[in-house]
Amino acid sequence: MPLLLTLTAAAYIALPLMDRLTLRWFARDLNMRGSLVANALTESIDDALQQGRDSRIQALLNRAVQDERLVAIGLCSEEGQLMQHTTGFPKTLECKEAQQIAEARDPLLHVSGGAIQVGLYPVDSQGRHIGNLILLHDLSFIDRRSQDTRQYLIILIGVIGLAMALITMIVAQVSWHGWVKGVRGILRGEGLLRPMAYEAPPELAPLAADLRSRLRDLEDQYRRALGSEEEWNPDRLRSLLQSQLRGDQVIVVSNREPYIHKNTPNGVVVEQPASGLVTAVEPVMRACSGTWIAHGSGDADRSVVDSHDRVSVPPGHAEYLLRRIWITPEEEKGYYYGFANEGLWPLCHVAHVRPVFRESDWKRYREINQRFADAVVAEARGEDPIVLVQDYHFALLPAMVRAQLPRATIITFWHIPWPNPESFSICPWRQELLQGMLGSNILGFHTRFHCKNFIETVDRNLEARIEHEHSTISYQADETLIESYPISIAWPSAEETRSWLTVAECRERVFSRLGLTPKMKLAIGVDRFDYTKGILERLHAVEHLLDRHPDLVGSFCFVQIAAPTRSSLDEYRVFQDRIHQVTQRINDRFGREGYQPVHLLAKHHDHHALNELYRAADVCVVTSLHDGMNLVCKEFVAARDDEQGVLVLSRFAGAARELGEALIVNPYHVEETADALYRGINMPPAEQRERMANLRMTVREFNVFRWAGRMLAHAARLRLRRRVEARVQLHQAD
Ligand code: ADQ
Repeated sequence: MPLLLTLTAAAYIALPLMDRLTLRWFARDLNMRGSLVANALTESIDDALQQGRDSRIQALLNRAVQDERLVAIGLCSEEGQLMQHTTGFPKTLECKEAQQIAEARDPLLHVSGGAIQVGLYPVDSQGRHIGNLILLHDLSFIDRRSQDTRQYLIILIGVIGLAMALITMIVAQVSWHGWVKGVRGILRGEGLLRPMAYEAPPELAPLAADLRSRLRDLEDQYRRALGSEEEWNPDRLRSLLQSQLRGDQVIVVSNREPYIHKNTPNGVVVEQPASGLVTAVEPVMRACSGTWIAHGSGDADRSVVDSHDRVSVPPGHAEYLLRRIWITPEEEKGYYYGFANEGLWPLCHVAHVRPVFRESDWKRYREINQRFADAVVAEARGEDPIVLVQDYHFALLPAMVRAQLPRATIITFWHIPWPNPESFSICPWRQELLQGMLGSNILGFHTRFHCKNFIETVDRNLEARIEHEHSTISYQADETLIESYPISIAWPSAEETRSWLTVAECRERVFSRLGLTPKMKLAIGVDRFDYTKGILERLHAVEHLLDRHPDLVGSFCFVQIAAPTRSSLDEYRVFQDRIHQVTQRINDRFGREGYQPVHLLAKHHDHHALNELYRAADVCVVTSLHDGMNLVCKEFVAARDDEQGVLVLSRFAGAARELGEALIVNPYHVEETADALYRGINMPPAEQRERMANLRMTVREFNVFRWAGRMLAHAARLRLRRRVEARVQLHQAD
């Protein structure tokens, strides 16, 4: 349509120009013809005049006027008298007037039938001027021609317009058909879950990626809605290890050890660290009786190990082996505090803290990765153990182990988020890190979103082949499966829950310990004292809540449990000081005799104490600015067998993808978080029950055994495929 309009507008501008141009051409043509006629007549007229034969002149003029374009001819004397003329000569036209018209720029005379061109040609005889010939040419044919041209042009524009519309329609039809076919293919799952039967247009690629991740989320949601087919528990994990993995050796590598031996005035005590990773991996190790390799960080650790630096754990149960690796304080400074926690941790968390990369830290990181890799090789009983590598402290280790044990099955799980490729690109050693990680057979993240970010990062930084359909990356000779395995907790057994105090008892104990009155509403936060956990934002929300609802002053209390962590780093010290200051400010503003609105307990609590607190609370607040998963929210849900209590959960925690029945908030939005807190403390018990029952169903089914079980089942499949391939090759060789 716009094209048609443009063509029409152009025609309307061009037509008058064309008319003027053709008029000029014809006028010039007529002038020449006039000159020829006049020249031909001059001599004869001269003769006739000399002989006084007027009739001869008349005959001459009549013959000449037979030319189709000539309307009339008149002969004027030198004095301007019309001496002779043919019949068509206008009666009103006098010689003088004709002369004036002929000398004008447009020598035209407009009469009723159209325009007439007036031409004046001198008649000379023997060098003497004896008169003028007036030639009147008919120009009406020009108008006719111009009208014809106009018509043809309009028809031509119409035809071009129609042709173009037709072509556009055909092209649109074809591409729409292709597009619809592509989208249908994607919706059927082609190219997402299996290869596409039809080549989808390239512009669908981003849509396909989004749909792919959405479909998988829906698949998970659907499975959750259906309820569990078969629950994952330690027995099922054990039977998977025994049947599908045929009792193959499992080796775990992590920085943090599951048990720390410490010297105290009362002798050596054993502590379990506050760590999501330990919470998740410990039940798996208990189920498979493998070897866990970790940094021996306790001051009494050396005193309890054997000559191979091994100790059986858990203390008193001896279910698996803990192999300790020794790291000097200098090495720990570079590898752990430096590269891992000042570099990779802020790099992977979008929490607006600048990563720091130092060459010396990187060197230490490489050395320690190599030391752990050598320990894996030393602990391996055969050539193909299953190695479970934990977290960002060991990005280089998978390729290092692969170099020494090419047949090992290496599963790396990244417990923290994976950032987008732009954020990751600031790391000076990004290629080395990616190459190291791609030494794994399976690389796991908590969410599909992190997987997608990782695949895009590899795509930007390495020459690797990416198969989106199967979520695999082939780099050099190795293929790595990139999969999401949402981590979780071990669902408490019936035996364990029977040992718990009732909710009322827990509430009573916690309230009396903190000096709270029984009717008070209690909100809690439980975290490592880390800037990614959104503790500051949470305090701001509490302050805003008390500002907005003065009736809550005296009847609402917030307890923050914060396990000290990485306190030797400046960033952490400054952050922790700030939290203390803000807590103080809120307490100064709203506290009074016998009432302290915020309790900040910056110390490690054992599992039992945390469980008591979870059961005592009305609301649990998790406001991470960015979190791989977050296990605290799952622990809270698991603790609430009374189906009461409200979970306020950050949308930036991986857990938000599973726990939709929580009150989901943007922790950066103070008012929104405060509103959710208010809603939480005032939520009717029936609504709490409905939400909590659903949350419990999810956490119960999507427990840590499922997390480990799915990873190990995928590993078993890979190993089986490799064995079959090896057998086929052997057959062929025979
Ligand atoms: P973390 O950052 O440590 O874990 P999270 O998943 O919340 O975060 O786990 C913390 C664990 O420490 C929980 O088991 C909690 O009970 C315990 N804890 C917290 N405060 C404590 C305290 N004061 N005393 C004792 N124990 C305390 C990392 C990633 C997460 C991911 C986990 C598991 O950052 O995103 O969920 O690994 O993959």
